[in-house]
Amino acid sequence: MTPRTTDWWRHAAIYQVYPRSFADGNGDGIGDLAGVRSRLDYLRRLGIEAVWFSPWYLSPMADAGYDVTDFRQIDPRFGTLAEAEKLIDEAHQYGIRVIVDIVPNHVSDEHAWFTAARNAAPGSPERDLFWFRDGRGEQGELPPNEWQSIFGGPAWTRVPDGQWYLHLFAPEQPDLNWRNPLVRDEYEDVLRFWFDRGVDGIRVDSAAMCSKDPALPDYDHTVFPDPHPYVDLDENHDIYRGWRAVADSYPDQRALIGEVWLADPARFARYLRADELHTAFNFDFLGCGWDAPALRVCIDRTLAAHTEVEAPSTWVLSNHDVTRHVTRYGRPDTSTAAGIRQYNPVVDEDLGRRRARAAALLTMALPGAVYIYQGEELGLPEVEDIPADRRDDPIYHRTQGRDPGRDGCRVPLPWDESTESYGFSPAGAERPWLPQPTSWARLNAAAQESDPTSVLRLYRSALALRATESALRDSPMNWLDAPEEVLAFTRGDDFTCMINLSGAAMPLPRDGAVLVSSQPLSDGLLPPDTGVWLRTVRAVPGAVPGRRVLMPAADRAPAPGNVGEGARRAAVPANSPVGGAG
Ligand code: TEU
Ligand code: CA
Repeated sequence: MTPRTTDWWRHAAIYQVYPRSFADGNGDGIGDLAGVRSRLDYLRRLGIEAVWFSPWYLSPMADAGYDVTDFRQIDPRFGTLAEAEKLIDEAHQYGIRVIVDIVPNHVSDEHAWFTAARNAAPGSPERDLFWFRDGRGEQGELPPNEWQSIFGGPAWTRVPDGQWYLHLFAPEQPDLNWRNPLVRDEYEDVLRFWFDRGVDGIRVDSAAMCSKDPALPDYDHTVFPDPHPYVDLDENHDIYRGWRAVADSYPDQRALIGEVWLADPARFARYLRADELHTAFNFDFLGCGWDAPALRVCIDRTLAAHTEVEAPSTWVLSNHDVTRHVTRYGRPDTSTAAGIRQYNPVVDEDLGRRRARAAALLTMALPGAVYIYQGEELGLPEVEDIPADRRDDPIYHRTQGRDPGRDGCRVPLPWDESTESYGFSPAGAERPWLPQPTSWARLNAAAQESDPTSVLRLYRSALALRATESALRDSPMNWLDAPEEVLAFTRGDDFTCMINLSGAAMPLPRDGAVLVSSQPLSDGLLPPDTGVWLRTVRAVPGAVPGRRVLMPAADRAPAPGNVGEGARRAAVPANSPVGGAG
C-alpha cells in the first residue's frame, strides 16, 4: 500500500473555480466550461495541483448553482456533460486533479423529486424525501416552528394544500430528509457518477447540516444550542461513512472534502476520522484576523485537532461566500466576524494587499493542503459598490438589502485589456453578469504576468517552491522563539518561514538565504507586514540546539560586520525565487 503521506489531498494546493465568474467562452457574459478549458494553461503555470469547481449542474440559479435540479447534467449556461468530461480529461493531462461540488443538504425546487413532492398528498412517500409539515395556528397559517433561513426570513414556505416545507437556505432550496434511504442511495450513486468520470475529489456543501432532529424543536436563537436541532447531529457521520466506502471502492485516491463550519475543533475533527471525510475547510483560520498571537493560537489549535484523527489540516483565506481577504486585511478590524459584508466601509486596500501577500506565504508554508480562491492570486479586492439593480445573491434580496450579500467576491475575473470585460468575455459579448470595477484594468492577469513584483508572480514563485521543497510536503512545523508579533517556524532541517505582523522591521536570521519574500528586503531586515521563506542551515550560536532564536532589531547588540553581510544576503527583490523556481 502507498504510504499515507503520499496521498495528494494531504498537501495539495487546490484552486477554487467559481464557474460563473472565471472565464466566458461563448460571450453571454457568464463564465462557462469553454472558458475554463481555454485557461487551463494559466492554471498549470500557476502551479496548483487540483481545481475545485463550484456547482456546474443544471440549476435555475436561485443560489448561483447551489440549487441543483439534476446532478447528472451540466447547466446549459456552462456547457454540456460531454464538455465536462473533456475538461476533466484535459485537466488530468495538465497534471491537475478535479474536485466537484456536491450539495447534500438540499436540491432545487425544480428537482424532479420536489416537483413530485409538491404535487403529492401530505404524508405521501414523495413528501417524505423532504421536510413537509402542517403549520401551527388554527388554520395552520403559522410555520411549523420558528427556525430562520440562513439567508434571512423564515425557514419555511407554504404549498397550496396548506403544508409547509423546510429550507434552511432559500425557498428554492428545499432540505432533503436524510433519514429516507432513497436519499442516501441517490447521493451515493451521484458520487459514483462523477468518480466514474475520473473526478478525484468531492467537496461536500454544508456538510454538517444534513441531518435534522425529526421533532424539529424550537430553540433560543440568541445562543448556539447544545445539542443543535440541525447542526452537527451524530447521524451525519453515518452518511459520510457511506460516502467514504464509495470513495474507497475506487483503486486510486478519491478524496472527500467537507464544508464543516463548526466552532468546536473536537466536534469538527470527528468528521475527519479514518472512515469519514478526508479533509475539511479550516474556517477558524479563514475567520482569524491579521494578528500574530491569534493566528498562532489558531494554527496550534488546528494542528492539535487534526493530529488526533491523523487528518491533514487545510488552510483557507477566501472563498465564494466571504469578503475577499485583501479587503478584510485593509480594514481596522481584520477578522471575518467584523469583516463580513459591509457597504463601502473604510478600507486601506494597499495595506490589505501587502498583508495578503504575506499571508499567502504563511498559508502555503503551513503543513497540510492550501486552498486558493480564484482571483486571490491577482490580489483582487472585494467589490463593495455593486449597484442595487445588479446584485444577484439571494442573501441581498432576502434581507431587503440590509446584508449586501456575496456578489462582491464573485465579480468576473480580469484577464487582460483585450475587451471591455477585461478579457472575461470575447469581444462584442453581453456585459458580464456582475459589473467589474475600473481598477480591474491594472489588476488583470496579463498586466501582472509582465510585472515581476505582482501578486500573480508571487503566487507562482511560492507555489513552484512549495511543489519542490520536500520539507513543505511531509515535515511537521516547529515554532521558533520570536517576538510576539512575529510568526516564525521551521519545516524540516533547513526551511524557515517568518512573517512580521508588527509595526517595526525585524532582523532576519543570519544564516538564512532568501527563497522568496512578499516585499523587497534590504539590510537583513524583514519589514512590517512582510513574509519570507528562507533556506536556513546553521543554528544561531548559543541557541538551544534545534531552535533558532529571533529577536527584535532593537534588542540585538550591533554585531560589527554583520550588517553588511546581512544586506548583501537579503538585498533580494520581492518574489525572487532564489534556487531556480519560477
Ligand atoms: O455555504 C454554507 C454556509 O453555511 C453558508 O451559510 C455560508 O455561511 C453563507 O454563504 C452565508 O454567509 C454553502 C455554499 O458555500 C454557499 O455558497 C451556498 O449558498 C450554501 O452552502 C447553500 O448551498
Ligand atoms: Ca458563457
